[in-house]
Amino acid sequence: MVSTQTTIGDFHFDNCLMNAAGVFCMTKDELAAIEQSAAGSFVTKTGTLTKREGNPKPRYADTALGSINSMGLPNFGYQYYLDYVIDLQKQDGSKPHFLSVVGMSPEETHHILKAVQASDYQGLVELNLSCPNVPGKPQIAYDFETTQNILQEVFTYYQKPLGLKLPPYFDMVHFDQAAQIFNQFPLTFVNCINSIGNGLVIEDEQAVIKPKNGFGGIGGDYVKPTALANVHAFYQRLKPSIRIVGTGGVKSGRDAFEHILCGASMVQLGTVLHQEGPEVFTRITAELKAIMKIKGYENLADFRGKLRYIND
Ligand code: RRO
Repeated sequence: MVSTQTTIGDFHFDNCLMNAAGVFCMTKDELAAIEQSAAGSFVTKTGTLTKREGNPKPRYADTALGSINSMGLPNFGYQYYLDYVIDLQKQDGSKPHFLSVVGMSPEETHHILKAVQASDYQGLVELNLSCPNVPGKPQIAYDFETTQNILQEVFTYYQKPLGLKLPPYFDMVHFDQAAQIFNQFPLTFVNCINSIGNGLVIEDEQAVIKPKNGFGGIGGDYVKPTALANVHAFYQRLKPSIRIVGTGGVKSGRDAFEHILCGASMVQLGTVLHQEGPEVFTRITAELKAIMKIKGYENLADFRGKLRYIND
């Protein structure tokens, strides 16, 4: 029997596929649709200390090869999402979940995480260190000193399972430096990658989204090689207790297979979920299982991280 079940920390998931934060996860209705789909879990839209409207529209566009967005962190505030995952947790047969959060300053991030620590929530938290779209706020994880300082402080009070949503890195030295920081902490997972920040898509003579003169995060086909490289770079460098969640450019079972081959324990769907809706989990799960069957793999552990290189 071919199975796509997986684990992250102490959490068991019946399927390794789930949504990527930002897609189909803004409202309780959208989250409920993912909960009822073939997905193994859901992650919420990143929640901030207080509700945010986000950037002016149009702020998302599908393109032939993927998507561009500059949503600007619209959300109902972390408490909305925390209340919902606590509600679900009380129900029999509930899947384990990921609550995505970040503050607009380190102080706000600590405020939110202290509240989650003090709450009844027993699931996973994904700290988003990589939002590319808030004007005037750089992506936190590109600033290694700030990242180190935030994590140092977080782990003085936070004892629940925590992971990080990372931006793509593009240099071997940056993989080394980032991994050296993450390995100092009892992280449960890292999620590679957020959108590739600050791309520009043009139609005729005009940018396709309004915020930031058209600059926005790129997802879809464009980003798969970068995502795979980041998944594999961190799989090679992080201690085994830090699991890897693979996100970026997955629109088929083959794409999910490649993320797992690079070391992913869980695989997230972003642009394709936006384009096809929650039924996509059924299709991609079936495609992934068909590939595993042909190759004689019964579970993810049979091929996770086993990417082959061309040797002399
Ligand atoms: O809301 C957004 O603009 C957004 C976020 Br928080 C993120 O982490 N990644 C992204 O592509 N967009």
